[in-house]
Amino acid sequence: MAVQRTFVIIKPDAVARNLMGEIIGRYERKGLTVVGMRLEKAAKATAEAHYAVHSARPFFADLITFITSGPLVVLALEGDEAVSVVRNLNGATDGRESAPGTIRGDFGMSVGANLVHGSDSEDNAKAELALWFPNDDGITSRKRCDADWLDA
Ligand code: D4T
Repeated sequence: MAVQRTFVIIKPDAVARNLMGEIIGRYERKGLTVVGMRLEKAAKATAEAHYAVHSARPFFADLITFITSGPLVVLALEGDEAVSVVRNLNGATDGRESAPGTIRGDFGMSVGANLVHGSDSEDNAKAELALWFPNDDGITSRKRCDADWLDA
């Protein structure tokens, strides 16, 4: 198994709905390690760079307005196969269709306000971590005290 780092945004809707602790708790209880975390209102330029792949899509302007509308939390998470583990925990993009037990499936009814973002590949995780945590600023590697049980 490969230890990976991935990037997560707890989006402004989830922060406004006081779901930060619930969501971070799910990642922690699953076995991922929080190695970076910051609450901030995203700069428009950072949001546009993050979602550059969607810049030609009709929902792009609304997406940038939404993601910069209020505080969000950026997370760096570490663990075995962290990229796919986070995507599975997050659930499908549209909350109405995502499976119960996932974050979006349990708390969401929207495509736009869909609570969380998780990198969709290891390469994108590296690029997104470099964008939001430049030079690894704010990243602290550490070992969980239950690490031996998690990869047993
Ligand atoms: P993110 O990137 O936020 O983890 O979401 P997904 O990976 O699940 O979904 P995505 O890249 O297809 O979409 C990125 C972002 O755009 C919003 N969105 C998406 C939207 O507002 N309207 C739409 O029609 C779609 C497809 C939601 C997530």
